[in-house]
Amino acid sequence: MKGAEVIQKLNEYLTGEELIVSSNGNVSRQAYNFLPQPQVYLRGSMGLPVSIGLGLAISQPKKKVIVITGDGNFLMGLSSVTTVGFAKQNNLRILIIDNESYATTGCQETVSSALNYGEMVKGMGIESVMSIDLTKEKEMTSDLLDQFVNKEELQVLHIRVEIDDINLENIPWHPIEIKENFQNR
Ligand SMILES: Cc1ncc(C[n+]2csc(CCOP(=O)(O)OP(=O)(O)O)c2C)c(N)n1
Repeated sequence: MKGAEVIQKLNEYLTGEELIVSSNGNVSRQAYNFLPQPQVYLRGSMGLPVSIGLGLAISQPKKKVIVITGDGNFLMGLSSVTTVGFAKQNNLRILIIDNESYATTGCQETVSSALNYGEMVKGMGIESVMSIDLTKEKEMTSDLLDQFVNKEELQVLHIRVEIDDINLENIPWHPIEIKENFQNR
């Protein structure tokens, strides 16, 4: 299974009320194309989805905030995950789409294959961590996404996927429009 398919599957569990922050590059383009709009689609600003998601979750405590991030982005902003573990914001969830590469810029390898995401994130204080390797398993169990979206606790879902072979167009909104559209939703 590929990252784009995971994002399309996630859509089946959303109500449309969730606030979604997606990491720059392919992940944001997929979120723009496959999830309810408007959301926070990061452009250029690599490494920031988790810290922006945390800020949003703190400022909007009644809303569910879902961060969707590539592994390259997650690892670049890793120090912000320590703050997430400390803050224990129950309305925040982080979905890591791990294709072991910087796929957007030409599939250079990340260090993901050497990491144990579950242990790493638990060590940072996030107790609820689920992991699935969709390069081995054909189907994602529906329970996993159901729990991820609906259980009221801080969660990380780490999904290993194959590299996408679809190339979506850039998001047609300027970053200022992205901000304004999100603020006015
Ligand atoms: C600071 C910085 N370095 C590099 C880039 C170029 N860049 C844009 S997207 C991307 C890859 C992101 O990788 P990942 O989060 O794993 O997502 P994927 O592309 O695999 O979907 C890179 C290196 C950037 N925008 N900012």
